[in-house]
Order: sequence, then structure tokens, then C-alpha cells
Amino acid sequence: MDFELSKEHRAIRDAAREFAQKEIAPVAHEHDRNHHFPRDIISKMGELGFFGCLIPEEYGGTDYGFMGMVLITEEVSRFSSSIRGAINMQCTGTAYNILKNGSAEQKQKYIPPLITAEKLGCFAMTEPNAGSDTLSMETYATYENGEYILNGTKTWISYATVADITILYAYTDPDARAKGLSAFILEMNSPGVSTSEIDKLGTHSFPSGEIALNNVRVPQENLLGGPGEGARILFGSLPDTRIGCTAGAVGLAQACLDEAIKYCKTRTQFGQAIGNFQMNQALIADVAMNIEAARLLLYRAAWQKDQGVKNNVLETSYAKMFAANVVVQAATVAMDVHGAYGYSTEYPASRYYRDAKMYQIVEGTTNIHRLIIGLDRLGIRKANR
Ligand code: GRA
Repeated sequence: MDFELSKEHRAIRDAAREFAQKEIAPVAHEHDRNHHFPRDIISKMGELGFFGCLIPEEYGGTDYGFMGMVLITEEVSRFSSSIRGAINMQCTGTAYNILKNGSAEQKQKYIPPLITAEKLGCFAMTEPNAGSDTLSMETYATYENGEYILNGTKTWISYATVADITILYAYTDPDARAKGLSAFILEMNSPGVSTSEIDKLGTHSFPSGEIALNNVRVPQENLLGGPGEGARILFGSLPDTRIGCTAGAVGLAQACLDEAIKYCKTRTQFGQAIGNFQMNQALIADVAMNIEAARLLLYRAAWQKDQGVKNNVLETSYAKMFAANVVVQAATVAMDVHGAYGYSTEYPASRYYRDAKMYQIVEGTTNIHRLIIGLDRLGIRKANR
């Protein structure tokens, strides 16, 4: 067992940190305020190989693995929780899913432009009546002369309004439930696709929206995996993107702690720096300890993947649920330490507070992860199947 990052991992982390400090930190607040999606930053991240960690060199990737992906995501999220989402959209939930399940042609066609960010990606499972209960989705696809015809509505889809390509799940045989779900690679400029943006509390530089499908024709060769393999593909991809999401939570929690410490050292009240007061010291200590624990759970889950343990749903749920709760605690502490200035939109603490809450909702709510863990520990339903 080795708790130190390797020399290579430290170099990856340092390069990502340098990029994020230089390119993201100066503009993150303004872009959030203006609800601006910074396409230029996403392109630069693509050029630097930030989206290629899970992809072998033959498709233009860096092959840095899950640990590399997690370290980059953490560093980006320290400066913008919104922008870190791109790593899940361009690679973990899309290019990597195609790598795992796609045909040779699909890999050649779709992976390179996704990881360079020449094209933007997204994945679409959630629907108005299918959030936590993913398999209750209603979107369906009928087969006709070498094409599938898709109808339905997806909602809360990250990058819906900007994506060029989506991995979209639909029933090809609704009566067969899980065995009748299929996955498609859909080009978003296909006739019959329309999108609209959803306004939200935070994460304003990361567009989310609805995708409406009205008799959308998808060629048979864009079926990802075989017909009826959608549930396997979906439940195989969620633990991957959950690790990326957890890294986002840890990075943002670190940003909250950094801001709280900075303010504790510079703000004076009652004639001294407020960090001298034990009540503030206790807040900092609790958050610092929890971030360490969240990071260890995250690194363990990422390390498992790099060791070839592909099915670590349980360990991923431990990390995701813990980190989501920690980031909300960290954001609350950052606000509390800042007092009224925390509530002001001038300081980053208010953005962190709005962004943090998302982590208890996306990629499986906290209660869904409780369910996965509880059922596993009680021997009712195994998580790692
Ligand atoms: O075994 P079976 O024949 O009964 O059928 C199961 C099996 O075929 C069926 O699904 C299949 N299946 C699997 N196949 C292969 C399940 N797990 C696997 C697997 N690992 N490999 C049904 O399984 P089940 O366990 O009975 O499912 P369920 O009870 O219907 O639901 C389980 C559960 C609630 C955990 C699941 O639906 C779930 O995880 N829900 C949460 C949905 C979620 O996480 N959504 C995330 C949306 S994407 C997002 O948030 C993007 C954010 C981006 C960002 O910020 O980074």
C-alpha cells in the first residue's frame, strides 16, 4: 500500500493546477455571473489532453487512467465546479463509454473529436418521470429499414443545448424492461431533435437542459452495443461518471476550505484575526478532516478502476455520498466564516454554496447511494454485480 501520489500523478496534478489558476481562476466568477459557457476554455482543455485520460494513445488519448482523470477534475473544480463537468461530458460518460462498448467504426469516428473537444458530448438517461428510477424511462425506439425512430423527452441533461453528440438511452422493447433498453449514439443536429435550457440555482457555466425527440431517425450502425444492452451499458457507465463527479465535489470542498482559511487569517474582529477564535478553529478542523477522508475514498475508487476492478459500485457509492455531504458542509462553513460577506455575491463563497448543493443530487442522490450501500451491507442486493 502506498499513500503517496506517483511522480507522474504529481506532474499531472501540477499541470492541471497551473492551467486552472491561469486560465480559469481569473474568469470563473464572471462567467458564473453571466451564465456563460466558456467554449474556449473547454477547447484548451481538449488541446492539453485533459479529456484523454481514459483513452489509449491510438485514439489520441493519454492513458493516464482514472487517477489522472480524478486529479485533473479536482484541480479544475477548485476554481470552477461548472467547468469540471466537461471531463464527464467529453470523456468519462461519452468517449470512454464508446471505447468500452462501441464498434471499431464508432470508436474511430466519435472518440477523437470528443477528447479534443472539437465536438461536445453529453449522455441522456434522465426524464421528467424517470429520475432516481432510471429504468422507468419512457423514451422508445422502433426499428424500420435499417434505422431506429426515437420519440420521447430527456430532461436535466448536462450540455443538452451545446452538445454535438449524445449517448441516449431508449427502450427498443419496453415490455422486456431492463433487457429491452438500448443505447444510441445520436448526432444532435439530426432532424426532430430540439433542446431548451433549464435555469438553475448554481453551476451557471455548465448548461443543463431538455432534449425533445420527435421521430428522430438514427442509423442502425449508431446503436451502441447490441439491442437490449442499454441497462448493462448505463449501469456500467454510472460508476465511472460518479467517480468524476466525486472528484468535482472534493475539489470544490477544497476551494471552500482554502477560502475559509484565507478569510480567518485576514479578517479581524474583537482586535484579532478571527482564526484565533476556537469556534472557527473547530469549523476548519472538521472540514479539513472530512476532506481528507473524502479524498481517500475517492482515490481508492479511482485506484480500483486502474487496477482493473471495473465493478466497484459499492466503493464508488461510499465516495460519492460522503464527498457530496462534505462539500455541502464545507460550503456552509465557508459562508459562516465570511459572515455577511459570504452572503454577498462579491465573494466566491456564495458561488461555492450554490454549486455545492448539486453534488447531493446529480449522479445518484444521497438517498440512492444510501440505498445501494444499505441493501448491499444487509445482504439484500449486491452492489458490485
Ligand atoms: O438483474 P435484473 O435482471 O433484475 O435487471 C437488472 C440488470 O439487468 C436491472 O438493470 C441491470 N443492471 C445491471 N446490469 C449490468 C443493474 N445494475 C447492473 C450492472 N451493474 N451491470 C435493474 O437493476 P436493479 O438494481 O433492480 O435496478 P433498479 O432497482 O431499477 O434501480 C437501481 C438504482 C436506483 C440504484 C438505479 O436506478 C440508479 O442508480 N438510479 C440513480 C440514477 C442516476 O444516478 N442518475 C444519474 C443521472 S446522470 C447525471 O447526474 C449527470 C451529472 C453529470 C455530472 O455532474 O458530472
